[in-house]
Amino acid sequence: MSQTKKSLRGIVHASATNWASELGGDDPVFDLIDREVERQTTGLQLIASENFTSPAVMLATGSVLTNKYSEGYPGKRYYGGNAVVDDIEAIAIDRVKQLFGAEHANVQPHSGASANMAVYLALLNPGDTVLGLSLDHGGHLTHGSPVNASGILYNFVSYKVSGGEERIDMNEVRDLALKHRPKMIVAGTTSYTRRLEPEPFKKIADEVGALLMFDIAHLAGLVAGGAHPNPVPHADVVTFTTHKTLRGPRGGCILCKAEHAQKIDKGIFPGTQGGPLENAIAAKAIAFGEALTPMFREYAHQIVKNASALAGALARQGFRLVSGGTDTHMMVVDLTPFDADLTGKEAQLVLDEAGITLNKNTIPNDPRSPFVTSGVRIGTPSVTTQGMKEAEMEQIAELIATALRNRTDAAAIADVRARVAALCTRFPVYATA
Ligand code: DSN
Repeated sequence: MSQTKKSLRGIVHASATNWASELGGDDPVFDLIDREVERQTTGLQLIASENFTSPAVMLATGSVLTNKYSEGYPGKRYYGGNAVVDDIEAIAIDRVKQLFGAEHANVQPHSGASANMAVYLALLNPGDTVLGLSLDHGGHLTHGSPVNASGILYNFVSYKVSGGEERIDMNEVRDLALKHRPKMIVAGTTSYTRRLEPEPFKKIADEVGALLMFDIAHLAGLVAGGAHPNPVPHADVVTFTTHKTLRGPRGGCILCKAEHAQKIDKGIFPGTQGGPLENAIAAKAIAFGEALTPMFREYAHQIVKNASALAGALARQGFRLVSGGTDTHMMVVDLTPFDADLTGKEAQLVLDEAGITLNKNTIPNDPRSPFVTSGVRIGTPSVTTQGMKEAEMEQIAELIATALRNRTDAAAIADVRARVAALCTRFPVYATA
């Protein structure tokens, strides 16, 4: 008797009828997911940390691998039945090592925050001194914010961007390093728009005998595509998320020198995580494969070109770009010269109404609170995935400015909303059946 070979695609499309939540059934969660499809595809997605992932990545994320427990690492698991999972995780590790030229990779972190905490657990003792960029100057919660475990468990000292140029002042980093003699220096940002050069950080770390960790959560896709310097040859450890510029599934990853491999792996499991999400790891493997293609290199460079074009166009509309512009995929826009009464919070709400999604963001030394802010952060990874180029960035700047200039005029906002939808129709991100 011949049997049809079972496959993931076959299961999803044909055999979901013996479950309480039938595929295509009437569970309202699917209606809500469809509403989110509509929101994502008919509006402009300008959140710098988001992207559209490929259908292949989505398929792997939703696969049967979500059923499997695999605590441990390839060849050393605590459960049976992991031969396939071992092969998948090994592919993910090989590909990401190739992509960044790394000696060792751990692909199990559930997120960037998990990756960072595992590194600290692996390489620091509680109370150790660490240098990190202040959150309100573009750093991250896990770089020592007092409300985060990093700031609670370790003695983080913050460096800031300079008053005038609004760039990281390497002289200040060096002075702080010489004064505080940190065990580790963390370089990495979430709303800093300039290149993060690895060599100057490495020089300072070597001078004071500190470990160097780069958090390239935002920059990973640009680094992989050759559109930003690669810190991997210089840093002891590099952490990142896989869902931002890298365009993979939600998740994290750690790369390190071989000498730290064992400690880093222990820092993830059993140190801070239990069972890995092998569905996400398979999706990471697919995304790393996509990022190894020439098409992805082109994409990474276009993200930066688009960000530069959008920043220039916003400046012409009367906005001020923090640090004067961008070298990366994102910009922080000071709204004050455009309209002194307009807060980041209000801009975010108005633009949401107009179908333009972005987030409020503090500007350096912002007089307003992080819940209100004087700025917004804008990124180009998603619109670049849609195929938009410099000409569309000019249009986006005009749409943003028009909506904000007419923020109390419902008809004007509705008109911008319609023009946003028309633009997105010209650049469909997913084909639909
Ligand atoms: N939430 C991310 C961002 O938007 O930059 C950082 O974790």
